[in-house]
Amino acid sequence: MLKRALISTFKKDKVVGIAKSLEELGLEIISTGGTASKLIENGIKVTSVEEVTNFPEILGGRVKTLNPLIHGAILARRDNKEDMKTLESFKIEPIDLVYVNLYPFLEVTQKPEITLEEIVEYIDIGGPTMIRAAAKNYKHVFVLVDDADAEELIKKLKNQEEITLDYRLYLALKAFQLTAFYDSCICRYLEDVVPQTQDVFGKYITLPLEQLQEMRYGENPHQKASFYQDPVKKGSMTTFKQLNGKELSYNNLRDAQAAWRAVNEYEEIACCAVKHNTPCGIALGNSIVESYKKAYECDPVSIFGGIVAFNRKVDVQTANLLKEIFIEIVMAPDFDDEALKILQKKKNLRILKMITKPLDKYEYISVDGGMLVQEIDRGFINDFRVVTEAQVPEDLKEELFFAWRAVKHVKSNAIVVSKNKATTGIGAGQTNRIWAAIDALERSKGKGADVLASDAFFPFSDVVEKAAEFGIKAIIQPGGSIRDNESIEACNKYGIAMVFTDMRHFKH
Ligand code: 93A
Repeated sequence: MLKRALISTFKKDKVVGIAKSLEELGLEIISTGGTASKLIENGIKVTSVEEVTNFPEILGGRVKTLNPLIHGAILARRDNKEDMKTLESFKIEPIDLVYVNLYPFLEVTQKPEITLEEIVEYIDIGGPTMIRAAAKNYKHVFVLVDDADAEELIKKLKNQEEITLDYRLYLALKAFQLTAFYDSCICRYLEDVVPQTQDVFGKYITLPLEQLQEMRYGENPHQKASFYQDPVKKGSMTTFKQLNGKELSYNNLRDAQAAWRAVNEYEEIACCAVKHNTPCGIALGNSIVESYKKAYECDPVSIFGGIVAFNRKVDVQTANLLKEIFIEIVMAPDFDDEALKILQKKKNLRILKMITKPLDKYEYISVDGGMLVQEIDRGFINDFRVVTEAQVPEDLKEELFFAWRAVKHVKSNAIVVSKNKATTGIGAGQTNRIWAAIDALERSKGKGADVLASDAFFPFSDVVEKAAEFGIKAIIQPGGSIRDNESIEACNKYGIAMVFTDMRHFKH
């Protein structure tokens, strides 16, 4: 028989209905200040926590329920004689159900201009303590932290359904999930406030993740998938507005992330097309339409079904070209009204107006039983070392930087060939560097090949030999192989200028 329920809620929209039902089921309602007033106003008979504890709320509400007469009533094991004797000796009556929702810490962190002092007041202490106590004693106490669960339990009780231990344990799990999430939000917030912390590279990771959306499926239709976001800092892919098209898929989100990072690599007007999470065309232009045309030309086949990202507002001219081909997503910081209308005619085309540049500092990659965390590759060099007899022709210096920025976003082994600030051939994801080079160079046929960039060093001189066949004039690569000399000699033989960056950009 359930006798007493403790109710304490910050959010009070459902509390009256739930308390009424519990009262109808014969439970005595115990409640904290604001909650008690609301229930009394609505005709519910309430015993205040103060009456139970014979102690007032103190410190402006900081201490309301933190009292052994409350926590003894929640934590006592009903099947433990000692526990029950103790309750009797202190005249404590057991509490059988706890229904709580917490101070909205997360919500207040999102308010602009709110001070740390104000936010600290929203760290709920008493609420989580009651929730954790009830969850620990799940065999004897129902813990409700979700209105839907409260309603379901009430239905079960009304219908006198059998309530299994598994169900009680499920409620306890939800309670601990909530308090863990709540505390991890506090940590996440404090990481920004305490600048000298090592952020995620401390002993523990306290990354709160909240389900944003259940996805139709994962990478393939037989894989279930969900999209979670960091609710305190918001992940970079959640900071956009979808203006058109079907729901974003799992693959869409990953590819869009890759395209957005690549196109934001450049200050100049840039376009990047991505397919299967790796670029199939990157180009700069004097206009947005020019950047698109050049990126398209790199690989007019792969771009089909791909994602096209811009780092500037999309105009009508560009929209008219985009509408001619099938692409999954077009993303940009903005769209001209007329351009948007043109694109919106394609019902399925997902149009993303990007609100922020990529924000995240870290990326998380799961490995069996754990997770790897690293800083996102934001490394860049402002200078390079010429290692060959031939110097870099003046007109190709910027080209080398362009190609170097591009190759950073291509899956390893990665080779990018470029001319006129456009990739003309991309070799990606090969297990062997020479294959990546052959891919990139062969694809550049007919489009020109001035510069070659490699994400990591050349183990042999074969890439240089191949590059020479295609008339490459300058090469940019990290250097650092024990056989660097062989590549340098080959460059000298062909009059190719080669520069070392001393920084590599693996992307696996
Ligand atoms: O300030 S607290 O951390 N100290 C407490 O002892 C305590 N007990 C319950 N906050 C406490 N609560 C929280 O008060 C509950 O989690 C709930 O969110 C809120 C309800 O307060 P009221 O009924 O006065 O509106």
